[in-house]
Formats: sequence, structure tokens, C-alpha cells
Amino acid sequence: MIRKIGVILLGLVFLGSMAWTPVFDPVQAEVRKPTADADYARTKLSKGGIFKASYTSEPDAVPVNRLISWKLKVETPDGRAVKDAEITLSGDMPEHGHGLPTQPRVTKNNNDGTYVVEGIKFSMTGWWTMTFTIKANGKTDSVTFNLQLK
Ligand SMILES: [Cu+2]
Repeated sequence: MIRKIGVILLGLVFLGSMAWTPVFDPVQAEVRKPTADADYARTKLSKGGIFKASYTSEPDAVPVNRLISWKLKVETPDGRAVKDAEITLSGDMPEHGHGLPTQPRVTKNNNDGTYVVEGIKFSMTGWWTMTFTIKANGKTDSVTFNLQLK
């Protein structure tokens, strides 16, 4: 009787461990790590709530190891175009302590609240942050976008 219960318990433990295996998959865990408090929205309010910023990438699916350009759109929180912003940016891999291999910058103000950013190159897959510091109308604020590149 006791032996039978033991066998049943062992069977349950075995089935249980099989069911739980995916949770401990190290590859999955690594991919999910930065997502705990990161969001990957392409439109965000700046930290101090002064600007609303959004970006589009060319190409849209952000590639690795290719020189690409982004278009950054800057608005007030209620949606009015901010046409005279001074913008600087920096890219980082927070887990690795390094940035982009290039020094991208805004090369064109389209005078409609959008700005062309050229010279962006992500050198490896993983979690990146792109921080834009925006200065306009006598105010400065920054916004950070998260990216998970594959
Ligand atoms: Cu890295």
C-alpha cells in the first residue's frame, strides 16, 4: 500500500516537473528579463510630461548591424506639433554598459514637428534604449524608448 502511494507520488512529481519545464527554459528567461518593467511603445510622453514623442523607423522592423534612419515626431501632450525643437539622442544597452557604434544625430527639421535622425546602427541583438533629449519653448525634457532586437 505504502509502496503504491510512493509510486503514484513519484509519478505526480515527474509529471509536474515536465509541466513546469518551459518556465525554467533559460533562453526564454533571458529574452523576458528586460521586459519586466520595459515597454516597447513607439509613442511616449516625455519623463516630465512636457512632450509627446513618437518614432518611425526605416525600415520599420529595426535591423541589427545596418545603418538606418528614424523619424521622430514631437508634439505637445495635447497633440500640437513642436516645430523648433533641439534634439540630441543616445542609444544604450543597459545590460552591457555600451552604446551605439555610431553617433546619430538629427539631420533635418521637416518644420511640421517631425525630425529626421540619421546614423543609427544597433550593433547587436538584445535590449536597447534610445533616449532623446528635447529642448523647445524654453523647456527641456527627455524620453526613452525600449527596443528588443532579434
Ligand atoms: Cu551589447
